[in-house]
Formats: sequence, C-alpha cells, structure tokens
Amino acid sequence: MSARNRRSKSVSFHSSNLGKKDLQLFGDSVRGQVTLLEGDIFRIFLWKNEEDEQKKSVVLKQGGLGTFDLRRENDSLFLSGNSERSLRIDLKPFSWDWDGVRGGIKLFQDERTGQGLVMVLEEGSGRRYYGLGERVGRLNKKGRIWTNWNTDPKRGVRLNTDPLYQSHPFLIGVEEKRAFGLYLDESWETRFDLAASSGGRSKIATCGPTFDLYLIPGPSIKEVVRRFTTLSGKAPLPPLWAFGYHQCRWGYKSEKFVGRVVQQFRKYQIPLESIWLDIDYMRGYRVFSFDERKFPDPKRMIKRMRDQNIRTVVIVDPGVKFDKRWPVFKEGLEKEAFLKKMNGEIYVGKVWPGNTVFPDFSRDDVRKWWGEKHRFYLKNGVAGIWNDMNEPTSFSGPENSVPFDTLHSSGTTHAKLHNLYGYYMNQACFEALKRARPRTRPFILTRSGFSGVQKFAWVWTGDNRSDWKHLSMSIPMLLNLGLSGVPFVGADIGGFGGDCDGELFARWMWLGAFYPFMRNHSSTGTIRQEPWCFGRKILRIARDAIRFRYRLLPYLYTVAEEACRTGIPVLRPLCLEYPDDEKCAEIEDEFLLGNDLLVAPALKKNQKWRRVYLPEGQWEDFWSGSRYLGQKSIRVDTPLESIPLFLRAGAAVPLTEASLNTKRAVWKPLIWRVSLAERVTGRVYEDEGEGFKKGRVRKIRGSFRKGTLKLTQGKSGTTGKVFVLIGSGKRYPLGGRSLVLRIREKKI
Ligand code: MIG
Repeated sequence: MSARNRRSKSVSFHSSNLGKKDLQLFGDSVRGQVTLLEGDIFRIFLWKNEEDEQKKSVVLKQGGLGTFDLRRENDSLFLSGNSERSLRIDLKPFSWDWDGVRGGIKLFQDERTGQGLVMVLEEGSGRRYYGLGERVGRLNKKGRIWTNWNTDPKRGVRLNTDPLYQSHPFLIGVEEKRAFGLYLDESWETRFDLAASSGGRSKIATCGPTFDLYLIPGPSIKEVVRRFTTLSGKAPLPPLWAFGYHQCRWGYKSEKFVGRVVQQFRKYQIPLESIWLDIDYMRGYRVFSFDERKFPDPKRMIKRMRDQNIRTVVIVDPGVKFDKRWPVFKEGLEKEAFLKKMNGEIYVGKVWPGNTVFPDFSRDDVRKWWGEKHRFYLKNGVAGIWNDMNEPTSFSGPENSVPFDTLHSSGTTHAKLHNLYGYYMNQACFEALKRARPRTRPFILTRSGFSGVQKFAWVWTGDNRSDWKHLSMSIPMLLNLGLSGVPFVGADIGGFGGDCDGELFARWMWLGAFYPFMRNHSSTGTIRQEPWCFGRKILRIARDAIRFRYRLLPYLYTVAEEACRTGIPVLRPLCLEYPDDEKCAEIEDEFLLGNDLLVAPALKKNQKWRRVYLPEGQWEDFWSGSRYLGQKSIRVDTPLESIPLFLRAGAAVPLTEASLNTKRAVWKPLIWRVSLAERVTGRVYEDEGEGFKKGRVRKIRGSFRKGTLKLTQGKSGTTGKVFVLIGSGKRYPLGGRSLVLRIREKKI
C-alpha cells in the first residue's frame, strides 16, 4: 500500500443527526456514524458508498448499543457514555478528540485499489504502543511502519521481516500511565505508521473504502485487553494434553521413522504428548490423504501411539491439488468452491502439490464441506489439526500469495478477504471438530489468522531460525500476541530454519517450557533437533526442562482457564501487572507466567549471568529459596542446567510431579509451592482435562506471622495427596485441610 505522490483530502461533514442510538454524520463524499458499544467502546464508522453502509464486522461480537449523552457547540459535538473518556467530534474538517487521544481522517488513493482512508493521530512524546499481534522487533511497537497483509515470507522470518503471517489491526497506547485501545476493523491491507515517518504523528491507513474504528477505554492495559476480547472473543478451554510437550519435524517421512522417534523418547524416559506429521504423510501432497507406501496403515500406527498415550496431530494445507481424479478436487469443482480469476476461470497457483486451487472459506457452505472432510482424519484417530500455508501461500503469486484481484464467490476481491482467509479456514475446522466429536475439545494450531482467531485455534509464529536473536525475539512476539487477545502461542523450539547447537537448544527448551504452546519443530534439511541429538549432557537438560513443564501443569492450566474467561493472556509483560512502574514499561527479556512466576532466561551465547529486574513486592528464587526485595535489579547466575525463575512472595503455586504424559487435570499429588508472606493465597482449577463438564477451583489461604505459617485449603471434590513445599526444601503433607508450621524466617 502506498500513498506516495497522491494527494490526500480531509473529510468534512456538513451536518449531523442524533438517531435513537447513533449519531449520523453527513458529508459530500463520505458518510459517518458513531455508536457506543458494550464496554463503553465508541465505534466511529466512515464510508463512501451506499453498499458499504451496512458493513458488519466478521470477527467481532456486537451486543446491544448503548446510549450516550450529546451536547453541541457550533460544529463540535460532545459525546459521553459511562467511561472516564468522553468523545469530542469536530465536523469541519472531521476530527475527534477522545480525552486527549486525537485523530483526523483523510481520503487518499492507494496505488493498487484506487481508494483508501488514513487516520492521522497526534503523538505525545511519551506514548508507547503495544499489540499488533505477531511482530518482529521490540515490545514497544512505536517507531516503525507495520503492515497487515498476511504473508508467508519467502526466506522465512528474519529479524526485520514485516508483514508476517497474521493480521491484528489492534493497538494499545499508553500515555501518562493511562492505557487505551484502538481497533481498526478492516480486513483490507492496513498499515500502522507509529510515529515512524514523522515523530509528531502516527498514520493508520486502510486501502479499503471504509474506516471502522473502535475506541477502547482502559484505564489499565488489562482493562483494554479485557474489553477488546469481549468483542474479538475469547479462546475456548483447550484439552489438557495441548499443554504437554509436542515433537514435530518436517521429515518424519514414514511410519517406521516415526516409530523410531517414539522409541527414543521411551528409551530416554522423556515425556511426550504428541507426534506431529508434516506434509510428508500425504500422497503427492494431497490434503485428506495418506501415502500408502510410507504410511501403509495410519489407523494402526496412530492407535499404537495412542495406546502409549501419545497423540497424533496432522498438518492441513488449504490448497487442493489440481487433479481431476482426486475426489476432493472434483467435489470442490462441482460446488464451485474454489477462488476464481477476474475472467471467471479457476485460479490455479503453485504450492507443494504442484498446480493448486484454493477453497473460498468465506462461504458458509464451503466451510461446511471442508470441515466435513476432517472426518477422514478423525476416523484414523488423529487428535488435532495443524493449519499451515493459510495466508494463503501461492508460490507463483505476488509476495508468495494468491493475487489480490482473485475473486471470491461473493464477487468480492481477494484484496478484501485475504487477511481473513486463515481465520475462516480455522473457523471451518473448529466447527467441524465440534460437530464430529461433540464431547471433545477441538485442538487446532494455525499459522495465519486475524484478530479473534483465538476463538478457533492456537498460534505458532512460523518459520523462525535456530539463532540466538530468534530465541530472544520470541518473547516480545509472544507477549504482543497475548496482548492482542491470543493467549495460546508458541515459537518453534530449537528454531525451524538453520542448524541448532546444544547450547542454544538447551536454552530454548527451558524457555519453551514456559511458552503456552511447547513444540519442538525444525525444517527438513537442517540437523536433527530431538532432545537426544546434542549429546548426553544436553539430553539431560532438555529432559529436565520438559519434566519441569509437567510439574508446572496445574499452575499453567489454572492460568489458561483464567485467560479463557477474562482474555488476560497466559504470558504477560511486566507492564501488564505493574503499570505504575516505569521500569517495567519496556522489559522484554523477562516475563510473567500468570502473575506469580517471573521468568528471566539467558538469551545469549556463553552467558554466565544476567541482571533481572524484580517489580514491587518480594520475590523468591524458585530454585534456592533466596528472597529479594523488589523494585530493584539483581544479578543472577545462568547455568545451562536451569532457568532463572522467581516466585511472588505470598503466592501459593500449584504444582505436581513430572510424568510421561498428561492424564486428567486432577492433580495427584497436588503440591502447593508456597512463598512466605503475611498473607498467602493460591488457587488451582481442576477438571477432566477434556470434555465440557464443569470444573472446580480449590483455594488455599493462610498467613505467616511471627514464624508461624497457618494454611487452610478450601473444600475440594477430589481426594488425593496434597503437600506444601516451602522454599526449595521440604514438603509437608497437608493432612486434613489445615497445616500449622513453625518456620525460621530467612533474612533478605
Ligand atoms: O513451505 O510443511 O511454517 O512449519 O514444516 C513450507 C512444511 C511449508 C511451513 C511451516 C512449517 C512446515 C513447512 N511449511
């Protein structure tokens, strides 16, 4: 998208009218409407043509409209709802001022689409930006132009690559400790120039014919995220097994090969939740097929693994091989399900199968048809689906994609629907899995997506590299995805492209033990990257990291359940929990898991130590039990065998013992790791780990005064051994429901 050498024109309205629940704006070339939505979110909607007047969001749930007060003064209108921020609108030229956040909107002509609207935001110097989904770079997104155009970058992800696979036109601004959100509900290519071309202003542009903007009040970042996810949706609770350790590689090329991988896991007693089959399993890269020679009996193979509690996930690419004898192609042809060119012929691109055609997932009937095809995998015992290449990638197209003038069956161009292609594909898959297995929670992983994709799928960050910079970059990338509403995310552990080495692998496995999604994946043509590939010492370290992950599951699952209810992500930047601490604002080499654990990984080669900033309160070194006062940075050693990890004082974090795979989310034993403070609290969410029966919460509360710790655990529906673990040391059985202990206080 480019506005270069094109004049832009301000938007003006000559009159306004207050409707029952909206404010209508009338101009010569542009019309507008302002409404107030649930959560005190103002929607400012501008359009040029009558047909666009009815534009509805595809991704947002919209409840009823709220009412607001309106006051007029000449050409200015003052709107107020319930939130602390009120909205002022000037008609000539059109601009808005939302309690200090100010913008105006202009028309311009994009070179490709011949249309476009751009919002110019005035910048305060101290403003920071977060969000925008999956991005390279720093946690604070200010100072660069970011584009939303889902792309499979030809050389994979590099340190500077933009755009990437997903589009999240959602921004969180923080200025003077007050946060606000802006969501531009446009699926066309959009561009966020955040004080990059000019320090004094940001420019947010769409190359479509409408400008659909949501102003989301805070005042905290948490509140913005919460409000935004009431619109864009929350993730459904995933099955427990999704939080286990997943093993993948492009190149698990036959049943025998997979069998050997599984054997090694068992031989070395490494926990393993699932094996992932990449495109190697297909016959000539036909989706919904197995290669009969390499995978002669997939049902038997998958069952054999399942009998050892190892699940199987398969990759699904949207492109269908152009093969007149292939039933999937024939059916799609009959249904006219595939994207077409302007001249009415089917668009044929190039992907792994060679000549490839693309289903139009924006159509209900196509989604249904595609979804039903997944029964093929389910019949064979497959547990989860991995949606790849759904930007969609077409190797022969511009920017590795389907051309933007390709047509969807509604007559709409791909330029408008491109960014939603993956979103719709995941919707098709999710709804199908629910239909086919109503008592099972769907598990889907996707590469492409749009705001709201969390309703259907988990997200991994695509083709990273086995490189130290990619290790550290994964942190702000996953954090901003979380702030954008997507809580279940992970990067390929060990790195996808390039050759990993033992040291990097060990570091990445420990960091990955804290990713919401923990999967080791690598590309064909790179050196093997399973836990035993780097010698005995690294094998032990990797196994310890995975075992630690399994010990952490009660806490992780509890935080995950919270994320599904509230929208607050699993991985949290420090600034989310400590908004008043300026020092936390841009920390991106440490993060919180929930709000009780702080993780500060080593991110450099040969790193022997690092500094860790600890926020307000007191913190306990998880491994040694040493205590530290917060609002200070400390120096910690970073041995390869482990990861710097801190526990918030006053927290009781639910843990369990390591095991080779997950079972139910009912923990036996349940181990409360307690960090002493005057008040101690903890909670654990438990359920079957699968299905839709209601779960329950166990709480623990207590106090620590004058050397005496008193703890009481709330009633629970289950029995089982419960322990309390203090410091790094001793475990005490929690007989009955209460425990009283005399403990010598440690000095800080
Ligand atoms: O063109 O299926 O990001 O995870 O291993 C490459 C092969 C296609 C890209 C995915 C990667 C996967 C690979 N795929």
